[in-house]
Amino acid sequence: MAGGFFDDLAFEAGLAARAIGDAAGNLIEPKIRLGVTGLSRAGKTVFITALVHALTAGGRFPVLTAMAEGRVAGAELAPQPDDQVPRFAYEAHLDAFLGADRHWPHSTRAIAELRLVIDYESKSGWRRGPKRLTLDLVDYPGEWLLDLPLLKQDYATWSRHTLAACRTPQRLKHATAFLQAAEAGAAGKADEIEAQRIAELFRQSLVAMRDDPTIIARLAPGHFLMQGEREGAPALTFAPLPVSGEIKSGTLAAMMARRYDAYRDHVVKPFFRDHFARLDRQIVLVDVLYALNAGPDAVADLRIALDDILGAFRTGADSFWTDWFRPKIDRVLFAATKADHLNSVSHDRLEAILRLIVERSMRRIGDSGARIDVIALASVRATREADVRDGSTVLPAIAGVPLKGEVIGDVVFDGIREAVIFPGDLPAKPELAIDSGFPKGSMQFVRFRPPLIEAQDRGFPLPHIRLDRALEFLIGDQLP
Ligand SMILES: Nc1nc2c(ncn2[C@@H]2O[C@H](COP(=O)(O)OP(=O)(O)OP(=O)(O)O)[C@@H](O)[C@H]2O)c(=O)[nH]1
Ligand SMILES: [Mg+2]
Repeated sequence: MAGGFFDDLAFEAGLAARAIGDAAGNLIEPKIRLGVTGLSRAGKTVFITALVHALTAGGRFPVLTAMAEGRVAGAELAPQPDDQVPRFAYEAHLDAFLGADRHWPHSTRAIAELRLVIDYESKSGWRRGPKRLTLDLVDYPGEWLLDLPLLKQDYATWSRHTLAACRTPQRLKHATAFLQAAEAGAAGKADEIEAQRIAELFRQSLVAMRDDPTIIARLAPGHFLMQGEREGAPALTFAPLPVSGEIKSGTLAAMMARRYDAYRDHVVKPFFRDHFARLDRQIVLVDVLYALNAGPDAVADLRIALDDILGAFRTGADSFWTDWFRPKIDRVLFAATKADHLNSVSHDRLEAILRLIVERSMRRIGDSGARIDVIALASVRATREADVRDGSTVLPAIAGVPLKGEVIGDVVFDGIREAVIFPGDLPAKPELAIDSGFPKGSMQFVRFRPPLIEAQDRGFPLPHIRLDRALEFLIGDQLP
């Protein structure tokens, strides 16, 4: 265990004060903090934009009971509670969909927050009458959850784990230059320029691993590829080194160890204290199709990646964490995103594959008492159903406008014309998708442009698949 961690009384006191403040606020007006996470490009920004638009625009949302029963009077954006967190740029993201050139919102890669107040009519017994629910949406990178184990590991232990992970066959080719520098530098003296050089080589290996489609599991530190305003700070300028025994003062390893501690104190702990520990509900978005497309190694790696990030949700049984903070998340939804890349005949299959991938983690989170569900959804549906005829058989396909430059065989799409595409069928048995029985290339995916939304349709939810079902699970009980 990391020495001195529990000496951090001010830190724990801050956590307790925050929890009491949150609870007091809840007595006055019910409030739900919904965390939206997932690895980069999983679909967090699109999900929140579509959700906020659906609730504020009103209109049809049949599976969200309160809306289907006509009890939601309206929803509007309100000033967010935390001054130090960037606001989720809802209007800019929505403009991306509705603007003349219809594009997807840009990558965000940091935390952002948005507050929505929902006015509704309660029909339940003593609560009957007009009510208000405050919904705080917190968009944060799933990569940050990988940092939780660091709080339990000292620098030498973390270095050992991370160097071993860099040497696995999938990753070694991306880490060669860094590993050489780390071996050579381990015994050296503390030196700023050398520390920067090795840290930069380490960061470059993490970038190369992130950009390799077969590697989905990420290595901590989760903030290294999303440094934002802290770029260049010593707390983000370190790397693992092969150290054995006592770390002597004045060495490069001692310098790195001090920075590792600073990272834990100034980056990791505040995130878990100020954001994660305050969440009530959580949706974890997963791009299952991306992994299926990249082949069986990627699917196996996706399972590891999710196990890693989901560790943060199953801290309940471990006394180390319960002494420190008790996550109060009582519902977790796993969602396979971008289901509009498949015909509806495959949506349940996609759900079944994700269920199998997260099965182990789900059981452990379930032990802590949280309700869990799995869904396949498209926050914004860019395609419609279509059939293609292959001789006498009719194949369940999709039609949409592929993004400019997307390719199938020798066809290069122009971003203007619609195409009908048969992406292939997901296997009926989800086990097949996870082992090598479902080889790379079994499916053909292209990315589509966002759908065209006519002016008269802007007062309704954007086209979607099962977004209302996701919301019913996440907040339906809070609109009784
Ligand atoms: N067809 C379709 N594509 C989607 C959907 N959601 C996300 N995408 C695609 O996935 C990409 C990433 O979505 P984002 O919402 O930006 O993902 P993110 O998780 O916020 O990504 P970062 O901000 O980079 O962490 C988008 O640019 C779209 O190409 C969806 O519902 N349907
Ligand atoms: Mg984003």
